[in-house]
Amino acid sequence: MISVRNDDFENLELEKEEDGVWIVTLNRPNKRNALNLETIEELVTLFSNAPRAGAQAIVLAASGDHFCAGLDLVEHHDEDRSPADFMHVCLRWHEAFNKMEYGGVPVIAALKGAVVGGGLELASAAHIRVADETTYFALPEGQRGLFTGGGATIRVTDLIGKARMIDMMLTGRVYQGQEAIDLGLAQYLVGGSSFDKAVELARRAAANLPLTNFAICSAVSHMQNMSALDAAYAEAVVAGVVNTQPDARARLAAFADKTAARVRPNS
Ligand code: 1HE
Repeated sequence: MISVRNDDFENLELEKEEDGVWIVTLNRPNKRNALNLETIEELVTLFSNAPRAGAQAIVLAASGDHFCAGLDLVEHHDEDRSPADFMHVCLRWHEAFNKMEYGGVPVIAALKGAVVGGGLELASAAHIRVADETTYFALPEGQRGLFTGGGATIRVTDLIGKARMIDMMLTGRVYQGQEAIDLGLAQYLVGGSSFDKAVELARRAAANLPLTNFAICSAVSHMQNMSALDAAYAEAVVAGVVNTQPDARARLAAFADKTAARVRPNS
């Protein structure tokens, strides 16, 4: 098993719970968790290793009042990057966020405060987003003289559609509360702590079989990139492997002998 050590990281905190739930916390609160290159490299390391290091589900949380302020604008200003330099920076962002989305381990983002620019790009690579009453979403790139570089053109448009994403970038429009949920920017809005809800959801996901979660949190995203014909073929292959896994037999037996919980409407 590959181990991911806490002391590998300057800008992330990692806590491993007994049930395989990992809590990963963005830890630059003084900079509103802005994503400098070092943080991106730490996310690459963490999300590359987590699937084979025993993570069953990951809560992506943040210290301080804000989830993430996006690209570290001060670093970007100081570095005075060339087009090629910044292209390579963006490729590292894509590496980190693709490892998250395609890695096969459920990632649940616990959002609060600003989820803006690259912070929204990061959040949109998670499989589940939980917002609280302080959470707000924006793409201030337009106002900063910038453009998205961490996958928003793909993932944010997937969540809310092209017209809304373009409006957010052109006008700086901010979404929050129930409207943000209705649009699909997050799936849960809680009155209390988004972190507590995210942990609850992570524990529930971690109780699934790992191979099943791998398929849910990898195959679905891959299949979106395929033609319908190829996706149907890939789905059959994945289902062939997942739905015959030996570990599933006990769950199927429990259904057959009527000891397994039935699916019921919410009370
Ligand atoms: C930062 C950053 C940052 C804060 N880079 N240092 N993202 C943005 O355009 C959002 C920029 N940030 C903000 O609008 C605000 O900072 C917040 C709404 C997130 C928080 O406001 P507030 O009043 O709590 O904090 P603050 O006073 O603005 O900032 C506190 C410190 O965090 C301050 O540093 P200090 O050393 O002067 O104390 C800020 O400089 C620092 N800080 N945000 C660097 N983003 C791959 S392309 C992606 C393109 C983008 O992401 S563009 C969108 C960038």
